[in-house]
Amino acid sequence: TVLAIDHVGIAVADLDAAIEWYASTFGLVATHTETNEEQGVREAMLSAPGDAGAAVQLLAPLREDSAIAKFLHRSGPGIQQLAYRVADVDASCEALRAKGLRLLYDEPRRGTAGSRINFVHPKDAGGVLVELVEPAANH
Ligand code: MC0
Repeated sequence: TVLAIDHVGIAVADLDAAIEWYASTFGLVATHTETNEEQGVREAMLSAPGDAGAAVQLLAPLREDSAIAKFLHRSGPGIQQLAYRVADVDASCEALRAKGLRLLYDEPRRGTAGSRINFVHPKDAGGVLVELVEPAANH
């Protein structure tokens, strides 16, 4: 069961330039930045001041062979993923596998701020790369 929309992920070429652009254009504030070597990204979570709702996640590639570099080459900058917050990512993955959807990883991997994440293949989710996020606080 999905608890909330956690974030919308946007692929960008230059993280610092994008953080500045979102601040000066829309007034969104970066609340967290992080490098995730395994995922090949530098990322930032942005929110409207005072809003605890869904975040905008900016994703910039660390390496040419990363998922974000490939996305940028194919599609250019833009929305790369939609992330749903779940209470138990293992149970959510099992439920989706039982419905015939392909999960990208056999076991959840580490996401933002120590969360546990997995992804539904975009071809099994209406053309959308869906991320499932179990926040770290649950563990
Ligand atoms: C590829 N496709 C997409 C897509 N990426 N469709 C929608 N949204 C996307 N982001 C489409 C392609 O256009 C293609 O369609 C088909 O999927 C298969 O493409 P492929 O060439 O076989 O696959 P790749 O090599 O492009 O890989 C796609 C895949 C990859 C989703 C498997 O990006 C991946 O492993 N993603 C999961 C990890 C990730 O995204 N990490 C970065 C965020 P056609 O019709 O041409 O066949 S890290 C993160 O998010 C963490 C930090 C967090 O939030 O906690």
